[in-house]
This record gives sequence, C-alpha cells and structure tokens, in this order.
Amino acid sequence: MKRQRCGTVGIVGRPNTGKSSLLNRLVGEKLSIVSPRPQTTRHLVTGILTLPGCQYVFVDSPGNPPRLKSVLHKALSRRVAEALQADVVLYVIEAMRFGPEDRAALDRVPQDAKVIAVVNKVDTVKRAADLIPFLQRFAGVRDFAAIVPVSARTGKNVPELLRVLRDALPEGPPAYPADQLTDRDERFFAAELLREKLFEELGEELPYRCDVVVDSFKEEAMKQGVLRRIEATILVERDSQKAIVLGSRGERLKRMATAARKDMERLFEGKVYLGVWVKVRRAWTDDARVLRQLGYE
Ligand SMILES: Nc1nc2c(ncn2[C@@H]2O[C@H](COP(=O)(O)OP(=O)(O)OP(=O)(O)O)[C@@H](O)[C@H]2O)c(=O)[nH]1
Ligand SMILES: [Mg+2]
Repeated sequence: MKRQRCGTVGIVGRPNTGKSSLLNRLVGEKLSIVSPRPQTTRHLVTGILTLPGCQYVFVDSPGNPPRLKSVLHKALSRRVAEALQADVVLYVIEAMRFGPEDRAALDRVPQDAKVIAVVNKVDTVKRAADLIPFLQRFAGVRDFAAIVPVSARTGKNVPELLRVLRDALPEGPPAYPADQLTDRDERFFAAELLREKLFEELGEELPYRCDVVVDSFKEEAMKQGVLRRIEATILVERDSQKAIVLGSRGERLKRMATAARKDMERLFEGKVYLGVWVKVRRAWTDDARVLRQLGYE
C-alpha cells in the first residue's frame, strides 16, 4: 500500500502568471481573488485539497516586484519568503514567456528548495508545436524537479500536476480534517471578495491605492440558516479617489458591494448583509498601524 503523504506547496512567480487561478483550479473552489491586472494577491491564501492517500496544503502568494519600497510592499515581499518555506515550491510562468521579472522571481527561490515549474496558460499557445522548443529552452534555466505545462483556465493537465506533486510531498499524516478547505476565516474572504471588485471596477492605478478592512462580522440566527452581517470599509489615499470609488450618486460603490455580497453568499452558503463605507487614509501603504489592521503584519 502507498504511504500517506501530506505537505505544503508554495505557489510563487511574477505577477499575473495565474498563480491564484491555479490555486482555485487545484482545490476546485474560488478561494484566491483573480484579476487581469498584476499584483492582485496581497496575502497568503491557503487552499487544502485532500485526496485518498495525500493532503496538499497549497499557499498562494503575491507576485511582488522587488523594486517597490513602501512598507506594504516590504510586507508582501515577506509573504513570498514565507511561501518559499513550503515543502515544495510551484514556480509559475506563462507559456512562451520567460522575462526578467520571471528570472527575478526564480532567483528568490532558495537553491535547496524542491521546485516544480508550472508553465501556465497553455490554452493561449496557438501552435502546439511551438511549445516544445520553449519548454526545452526553459528546462535549461534551472534544475527543476519537473516541468508541467497546464492551463488553470481550462484545467488541462492539472491532474498530471497533482500526480507529480504527490510524489514530491513528504510522507506523513494529514494536517487538517479531510473536509477542510482553508485555514483562513470568513472575515478574510469577505475583505478579499470586496477587494476583488475594486480591481474589476476601477481603472489604472486606483486599485493599488485601495484596500479593504472588515470592521465587524456578526452571525445572526434566522428562521432558515444564518445571516452574516458584515460592515466593511474601503480605504483610499485621497478625497478624489473616494469620489471615484463612490461613483455618481454612489452607484459604483453600490454595484461593487452587490457583486461582493453575491460572491460571499456563494462562498459562505448563506445570506449576507453587507454595509460598505469609503474612508480616506493618507499614505496608508506606509502606515504600520493601518497595515496591521489590514492584516499585513
Ligand atoms: N488564458 C488563460 N488565462 C489565464 C490562465 N490562468 C490565469 N489566467 C488569467 O491571467 C490573469 C491573472 O490571473 P491571476 O490568477 O490573478 O494571476 P496571479 O499570478 O495570481 O497574479 P498576482 O496575484 O497579481 O500575482 C487573469 O486574467 C486570469 O484570468 C490560463 O490558464 N489561461
Ligand atoms: Mg494572485
């Protein structure tokens, strides 16, 4: 009989390669927020997958460019370092692309780490024949334990990735109950789902100037099930940004709050009341007290 395995898997790589999409695909649930823009993820997001004989504890990390110097970005950089402590590192790149930012992300991976390279977004490769020479060149970049081309979007080759990963994980009993999906609480996901809407609705630089704090999260018994009553604040840096987040007559804020509430109801499987405010906190990305409130310390 095969021995039971269990271990942590840190997902790293430059921004926008599809790390969060991959985590969601691997565990089969949307846990980590996704957007077409770089630097969406700002926290470590745990996703647990328990299969017969193997428990995978995935940790998604921020795709953090090293040159940004705010206190926030230093905190994000520490999160990447934490993800790199995992039993296995999944280093994610995009098919047909290996640039300086990918190289910089790889250079952060300790030499003694067990690294599996994931070449994501293979669904975007127009001519399948082009992929093989790219993979051959990429194989020379480092001594990877394996290179697995996948598509987080379509799910292509994801079962193969799970097989390869299984063999790389240490032997040991499961660390979590088989039905546990994450070690993050609902409060965390509430903030993240609202933050995702900022990335969807706001243009240019603005999502990077915003964050979300959940001020209160209460459960109230109803006739059927539980009502989660959530009060959240969107932080911005300036009054002009607040006006954009609100939109004319508060319509944009309302739209974002409604979309976030629906996502929360899906994830929590119950009714949600969501109240959202917008507050100006000048230079919050350098304010240790606010950053602590936001869960970065
Ligand atoms: N075509 C295609 N697009 C993908 C795939 N995986 C992710 N994407 C898209 O790539 C974009 C970035 O995805 P994310 O999962 O947010 O990427 P990330 O690496 O977590 O990004 P950061 O958190 O900013 O570092 C989104 O628009 C995704 O829909 C894929 O397999 N194929
Ligand atoms: Mg991400």
